[in-house]
Amino acid sequence: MQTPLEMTPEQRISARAKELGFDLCGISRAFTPKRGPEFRKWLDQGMAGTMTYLNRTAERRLDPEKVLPGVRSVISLGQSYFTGFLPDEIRHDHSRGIIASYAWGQDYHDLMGHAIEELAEFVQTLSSDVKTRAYVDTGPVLERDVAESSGLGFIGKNTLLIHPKMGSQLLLGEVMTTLALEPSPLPKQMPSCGTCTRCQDDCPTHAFPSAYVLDSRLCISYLTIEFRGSIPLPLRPKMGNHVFGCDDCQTCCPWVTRFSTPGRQKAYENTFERKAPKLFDLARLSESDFNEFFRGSPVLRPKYEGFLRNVAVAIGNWKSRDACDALAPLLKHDSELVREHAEWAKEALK
Ligand code: B12
Ligand code: SF4
Ligand code: SF4
Repeated sequence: MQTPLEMTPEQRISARAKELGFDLCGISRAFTPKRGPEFRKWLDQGMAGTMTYLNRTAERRLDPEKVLPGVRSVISLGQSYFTGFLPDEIRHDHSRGIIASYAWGQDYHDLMGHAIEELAEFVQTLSSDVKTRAYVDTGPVLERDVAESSGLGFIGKNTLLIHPKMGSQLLLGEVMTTLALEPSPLPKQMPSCGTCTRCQDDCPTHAFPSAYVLDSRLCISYLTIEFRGSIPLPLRPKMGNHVFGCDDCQTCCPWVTRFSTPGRQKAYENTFERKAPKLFDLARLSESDFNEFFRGSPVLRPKYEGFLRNVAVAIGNWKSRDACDALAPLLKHDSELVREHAEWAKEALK
């Protein structure tokens, strides 16, 4: 085994990243993202919907020098959140609301955020006057583009970064640094989707206008997590029992079904009652119950009102007599937004 003194800075960073709980680590030079033009086109076509922060930060997303002056390298990190698939009888049980698997356990912004800050501090010790910026999700970075350039995997037609041996249930982060590092060697040929189109065919709301392009405005993940307000009527019946996020374009993917193996982070695991809670119980949560039940998890993002709006839609899609009982408290809820979606559900159940 090599001692730290015999290791290159790149090897030391990679070893430290593994110690800190990351499954993947790759390095690229800081550069203008390869697919910047596609990103601009996507914004121009309005596909970011109400996520206007993406427009506001576009210049920085396309130029790392604007994020960290003097930046030379980017260290991309990946962490698996895969803890196993939901059994079909739970996933297709319409009396339950399905939570996307990245949000089953602890919030990755916290979990990875702390680890990535520690890695950034380590990078600063490798030479004098080294500057770093560390991000997980919320930074002005096209994370999948950067991760692909650092050798972490390839981008699938579902737009996700897929690792050929781990699938796509990976969360990404990066440390940008003024330290000049040797880029990770890239395989001569990365695998690709080939002729497969399963994610495009299986998406419940047909949110992919073409391969590698996702129209957020149609995506269940966007509608249930990011979008505030009234969900467009034609989309509601297509949302099924998804109450927070959506994994459908991943659970159908052969790279996921064949290669996903549970990651090292047990903090992403949880009980079935938390991964797919009963809609009847969710509809009866008070605001403080909601904050307590989902404490420390990403499910708090749409806030109480947004989440119960999603629950009302899922109840409307649950074709059963029991659904009317479950809906009752939402029909007289304090929130007008929740009541409006509950009225829709009542009609849908007739
Ligand atoms: C906005 C956002 C969303 C939006 C829009 C998603 C989208 N596809 O654009 C919504 C709310 C819908 C969303 C949903 C989800 N998200 Co999100 N999201 C982001 C965020 C903050 C920005 C993404 C962005 O810039 N989109 C704009 C598009 C144009 O850029 P892009 O997604 O990078 O797309 C690239 C490809 O399309 C590619 N491309 C374009 N044309 C072509 C052509 C060819 C031939 C090829 C090969 C590639 C290619 O280039 C683009 C530019 O890099 C990132 C974090 C970040 N800072 O990057 C997380 C992120 C992408 N999300 C993530 C996750 C986990 C999810 C969900 C799985 C959550 C869930 N279960 O509900 C879903 C997955 C939906 C999906 N299929 O993408 C992870 C993805 C990890 C991974 N393995 O890829 C990220 C990286 C967060 C993180 N830190 O881990 N998300
Ligand atoms: S997350 Fe769901 S709704 Fe969004 S693109 Fe994937 S399959 Fe479609
Ligand atoms: S389902 Fe098929 S087309 Fe979609 S990302 Fe996976 S391999 Fe690619």
